[in-house]
Amino acid sequence: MKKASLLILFLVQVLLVHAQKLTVSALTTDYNNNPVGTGNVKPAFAWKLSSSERNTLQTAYELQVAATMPDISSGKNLSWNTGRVNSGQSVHVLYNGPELKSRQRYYWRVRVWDNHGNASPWSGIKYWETGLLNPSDWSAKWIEAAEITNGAVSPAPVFFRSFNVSAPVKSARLYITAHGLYEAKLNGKNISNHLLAPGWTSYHKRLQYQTYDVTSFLKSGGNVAAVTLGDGWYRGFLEWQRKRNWYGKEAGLLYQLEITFADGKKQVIVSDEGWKSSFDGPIKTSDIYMGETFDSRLDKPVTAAVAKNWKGVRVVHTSLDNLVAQQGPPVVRHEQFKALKVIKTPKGETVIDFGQNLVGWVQVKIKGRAGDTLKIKHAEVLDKEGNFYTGNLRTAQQEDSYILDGTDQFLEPHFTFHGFRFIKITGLHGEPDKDNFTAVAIYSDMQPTGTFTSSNSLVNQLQHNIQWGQKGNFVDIPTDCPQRDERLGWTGDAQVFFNTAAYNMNVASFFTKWLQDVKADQYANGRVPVVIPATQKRGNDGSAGWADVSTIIPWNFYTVYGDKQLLEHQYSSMKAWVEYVRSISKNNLWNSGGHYGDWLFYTMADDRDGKAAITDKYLIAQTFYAASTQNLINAASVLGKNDDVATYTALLKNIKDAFNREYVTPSGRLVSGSQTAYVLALNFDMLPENLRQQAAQRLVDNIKTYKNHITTGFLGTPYICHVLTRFGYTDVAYKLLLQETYPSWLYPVKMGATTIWERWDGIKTDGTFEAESMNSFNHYSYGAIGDWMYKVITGINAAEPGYKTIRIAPQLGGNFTTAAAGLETMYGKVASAWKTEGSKITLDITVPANTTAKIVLPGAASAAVTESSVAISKVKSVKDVIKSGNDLALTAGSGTYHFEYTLSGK
Ligand code: RAM
Repeated sequence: MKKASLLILFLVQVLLVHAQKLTVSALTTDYNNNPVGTGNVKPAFAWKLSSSERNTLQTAYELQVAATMPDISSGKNLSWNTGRVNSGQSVHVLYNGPELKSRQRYYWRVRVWDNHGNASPWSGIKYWETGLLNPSDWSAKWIEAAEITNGAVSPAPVFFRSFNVSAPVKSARLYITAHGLYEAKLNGKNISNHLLAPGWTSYHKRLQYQTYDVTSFLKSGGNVAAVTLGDGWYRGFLEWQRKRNWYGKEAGLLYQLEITFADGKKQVIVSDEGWKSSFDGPIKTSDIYMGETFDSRLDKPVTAAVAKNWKGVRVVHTSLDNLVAQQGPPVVRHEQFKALKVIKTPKGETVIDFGQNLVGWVQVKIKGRAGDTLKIKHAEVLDKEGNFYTGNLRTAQQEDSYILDGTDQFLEPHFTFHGFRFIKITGLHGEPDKDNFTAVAIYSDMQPTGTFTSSNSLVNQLQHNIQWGQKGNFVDIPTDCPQRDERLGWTGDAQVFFNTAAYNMNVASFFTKWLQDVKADQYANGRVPVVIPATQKRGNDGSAGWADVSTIIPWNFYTVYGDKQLLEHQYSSMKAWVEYVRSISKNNLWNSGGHYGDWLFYTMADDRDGKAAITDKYLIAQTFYAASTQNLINAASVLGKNDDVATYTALLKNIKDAFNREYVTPSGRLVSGSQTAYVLALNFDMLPENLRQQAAQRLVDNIKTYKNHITTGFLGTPYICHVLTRFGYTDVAYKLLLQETYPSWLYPVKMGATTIWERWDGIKTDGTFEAESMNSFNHYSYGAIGDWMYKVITGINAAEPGYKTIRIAPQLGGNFTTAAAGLETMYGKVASAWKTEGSKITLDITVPANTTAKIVLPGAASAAVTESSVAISKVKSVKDVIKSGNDLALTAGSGTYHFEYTLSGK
């Protein structure tokens, strides 16, 4: 009886939930699902609404926080309760409760009300857990191996300590970081799947520590903690001068294991004099560029008996003020690739092809002879003859060596990564079995957010290449390339690619972290380094289009995510940069300093006609001076800094006036006639309105003289198609996109590229390489076209920051018959897909709850438009239907829509 009534009760509840028209889910704290070890004292909450009704907007929310699961479930003993707040805000709701404590888990839930009078049930329960918020929370000391290396290449030191657990454990947390990279084990098991931790930051100013829940790794009785340290970015090779030890000479460990017992008592194990160290572990050398040497014969579990004769450690007294909680997503393993085929090259090399240029390493299953050395060298391409080619890696060796122990082994490196599609194998007896080799991609763990597909398979491959360019170069920091002796946080590349990156994946945490390093490494006078984290001072620090990263990414970030907190954090950095340029400018002209200009623009060997697309570097600088000032004004107005808005608006006028005096003839011709010159001048509104259309015409004429080829370098490329679209030349933009001969986006695709190349012609039509030493085949910058594909072909735009209002305005063209894109925004999924069959057009659009979309139906001005077979005028969630030129514009509430119409006059 009792059971039966319980069952009925349960069924009633299930039905109730199903009957719910409005629910709330996907709760995040600072963009993350249940983050552990956070450092933000004002975390930002977000959630997504789902509704079975169209046109749903949140009208109110209630958010509750408690310190325990029972309390939050019952809504009792709350530490913070907003009560019902009449507000549509469902993203970036800032915590405003009592001051957060260190090492505390906070549980939270939310419920919402909507404009149809629905109330949602309480959401599921989520949590966030703070890390160590104050330097005084640390009792650990920095330790280094007893033997000093003095910066020499050395084996990876292993640190050891045993301890006893004598009572039942309730929970345990490990707070850990390193000088170098760490791999931590408890009782022989890796405590996490994170790779290359603690990541790369401006170490002396900001060093991330990580927090791990290690409760399940402990056992009662004797326990063993072991940590191996790799050289990493801290003391390994960086840059191309064969230089190591950029941050310090010795690897170091900071370790704090806090165990809470069932009875509430605590035990803390910290790095201190009580540890032991050894250089006799299996990793003989490890380096990001060079690879790793691993002697499997030395790979033994670290036990008290093994460590008995190890040396002690040195305690170093370093300030802990630079410690910050992990901010970005961790680097983890992602896709795996089976070997496609084994190749014998003309030179007789044994090479395996994985079919995709990727970043990571190769996992090997092998049983070899004890003492044999298996060597795996990595390369992106084969040369013209089909031989293994490493010329473009410069001094980076990208080689992993394994000394085998004669047993069945599974091998992969620990503290390195390689950019490759091919591997060359030596040291094996007999031919390799390709099934024993698997390539693994590693990159920062960002959620995929965007998809783009179309009826054009070459463009689909381009999209694939853009996404792989992103994966390979988002390994903790945004890098220029992932293979040669560079792999640096080049700021120009990052700003050029940001918008595209933010369509493809959720890059919010990734860039929140990196932007803090931009700010930290900025010079006291506001000048911004061209590489972040900054390894050294460079003559070109402050280069236009590179240093402007300090205003471009924060502002674009705000557009995509609507995150005011980020803008607030970066504001002083943005302003300092603009002030720096102002301080070196003369008569409002930025005409000094070293600049990379329109890097890698189109040039040709025999240039008698002057066809090389050279753009005056100071003309470029002036446009970026204006762009940065505009971004600063935008940020100032969002943050309510009205004095700054006034000051910089006046400055911006002077900058533009100076531009027109210096670089523009009275009839509107620019001193540099290149595509980039016109693109930048138009994109950043440098010209008076009456000269803009003629400038766009000059740009189009220029493109024609190159027979519809793009000639822009890094700085012009992201904007060229946008400018063409803005001035009514989307057809020309499509021609550029679909161009298949060099220089163009599809030329590398036709040449078999699986990633974006650094140069338009990295490999020439005859199979030779354009350049020896600077010729990366995985450089995302030119992938910046992705932004235009999403924004214009499928038409997905943020009309209000963070996509609270969405503009969906697809522009058909280029012989595409279908194009479809999806984007997971902070509010939920936006989708736009179109199809043409003769003159019939169908458009499928998804607008997430709590947003509104402005939709433009192309060419529909005088068509009879239906939505799911209903005349559009009768659709309740659609309003303000108006003609806009040839198009039909309308406002739609949330929901999915299927529009159909036939173009007239076709
Ligand atoms: C190259 C980098 C990068 C570029 C700089 C100027 O070495 O690869 O892409 O931004 O130079």
